[in-house]
Amino acid sequence: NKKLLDNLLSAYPGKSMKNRKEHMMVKDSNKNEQHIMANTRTIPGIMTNRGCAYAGCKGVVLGPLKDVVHITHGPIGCSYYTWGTRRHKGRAKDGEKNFISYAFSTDMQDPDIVFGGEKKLKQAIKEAVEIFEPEAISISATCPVGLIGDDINAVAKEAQEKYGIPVLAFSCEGYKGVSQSAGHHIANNNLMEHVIGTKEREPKKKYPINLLGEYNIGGDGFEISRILDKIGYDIVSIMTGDGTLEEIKTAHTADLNLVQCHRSINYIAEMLEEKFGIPWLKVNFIGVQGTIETLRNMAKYFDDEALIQRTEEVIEEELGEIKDLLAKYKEMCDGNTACLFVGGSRAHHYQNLFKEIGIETVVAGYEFGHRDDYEGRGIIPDIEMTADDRNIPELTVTKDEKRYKLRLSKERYKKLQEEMPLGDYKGMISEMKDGQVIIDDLNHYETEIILNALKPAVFGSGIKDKYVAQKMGIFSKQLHSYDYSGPYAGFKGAVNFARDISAGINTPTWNYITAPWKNDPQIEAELGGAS
Ligand code: CFM
Ligand code: HCA
Repeated sequence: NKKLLDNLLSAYPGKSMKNRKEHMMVKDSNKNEQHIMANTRTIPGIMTNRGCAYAGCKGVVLGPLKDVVHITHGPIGCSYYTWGTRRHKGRAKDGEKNFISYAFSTDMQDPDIVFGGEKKLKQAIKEAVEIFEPEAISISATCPVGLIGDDINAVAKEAQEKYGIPVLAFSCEGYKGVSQSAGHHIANNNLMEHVIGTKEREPKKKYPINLLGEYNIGGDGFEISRILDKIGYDIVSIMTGDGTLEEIKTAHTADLNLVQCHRSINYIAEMLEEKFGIPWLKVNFIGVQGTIETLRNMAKYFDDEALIQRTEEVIEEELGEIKDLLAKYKEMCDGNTACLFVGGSRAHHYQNLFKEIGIETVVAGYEFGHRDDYEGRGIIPDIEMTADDRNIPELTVTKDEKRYKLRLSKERYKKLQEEMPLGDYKGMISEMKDGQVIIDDLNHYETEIILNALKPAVFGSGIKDKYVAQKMGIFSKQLHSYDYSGPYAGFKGAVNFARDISAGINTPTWNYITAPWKNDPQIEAELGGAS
């Protein structure tokens, strides 16, 4: 694999080679320390799979909130790009509003760029209020808004006073960061500053929790909520899959935060601990073992015999329902390999689920994860701030003297930390095996080299790289959108995943990738001297 990387790098000119080299490594646990470069600018001209800050803010974090009209201030393409393609599902409960099937945009045109777009934005808000009567409105800025200097904050403030509902402005111009990761941070800051803690809530039952960094892609959140409901948890809010702004206002009343996607939501998790004293637990509902471990950790955190017992009952019942099917699919997948490239969490989370059906992930990486997503949170003090990082305002919160509540004694917190990832995340690299390869911000050239050399049975990807692989005859499974399938989380999700992967690997289609007439000519003739 070292040779493979050397070969891959050899095609780059000197400076690019030096740059890309730092974003790759072969895992070697004999080395004292192994580091990887991440969250830096993609070299111009390179075909990356990354998105922009607007995509991370509006598309990822805000988009799934059902009761909010999300207005994109910008050209129509930006709004169109985030219209349903991510497959975050939302179902309105009694009395709830649900706008997620709509795309709201100011549809900026050339004259708006020249003369300013604020008027159009005000008009869009007016129409949204009159037609849809939403609980709240979000305004997300796209690149031109920042370039021409429209003041979306002033427009939002004025509208909020005029219409009496929260109007939140997000300065998430696409260029604000090196990837969508910047947009996550911008969204986190604003939700923390202006939404969380603005409404009180009486607990409905015991064990109030928030589920953070779960976006209900393909219905994952539906499956997770089903399991948590069955055990008896009180879900205060979900950030943000199938979520509402109304619920997020009360997030400070929970006693535990579950963090599924560390990358996109670690900011709020940390701030909720600082301000209100709510500890967070890194969870993973992808994979059967991950789900079981997560449920056991949660029960242990609440330290209640009845809850621990109920958790075991549910685990047993759920396992009983899936184990035969899972074993059947495992048999059909066993011994194969995968390459796995997704945004900032799933390239780690899905390795466990692949393993459970007998597939080893030999190369993996994030599009835009930070070094802590690879190396673990221990590396955070060593990460140098770049000028790009400084583009995003850092929000500092302090203890809310009235509402801060210590959920665990210091001693118990420490003790639990030895047993579970409480307030901690160890990152992807720690779980990979020696000899396996990690590549950050993989590009299309590198994809071709890697797939040609390793010929994995499956390539976990997004839409931009999926067909590079499939045209090479390699089954590619989108692990962003799940290719119209899902859910893949939890117990029942694992079976769906195993079924889809086994079908993809075992379909006879791959035998027909070479057109039949290339192997066995139908007619023979000469053209320009060649036969
Ligand atoms: Fe978190 Fe996500 Fe991901 Fe992400 Fe994304 Fe996504 Fe993703 Mo696409 S929040 S980091 S910015 S788990 S949209 S639901 S699939 S790249 S791996
Ligand atoms: C985004 C959203 C995305 C894109 C997926 C892809 C998603 O980054 O803007 O490239 O296939 O999950 O929908 O990550």
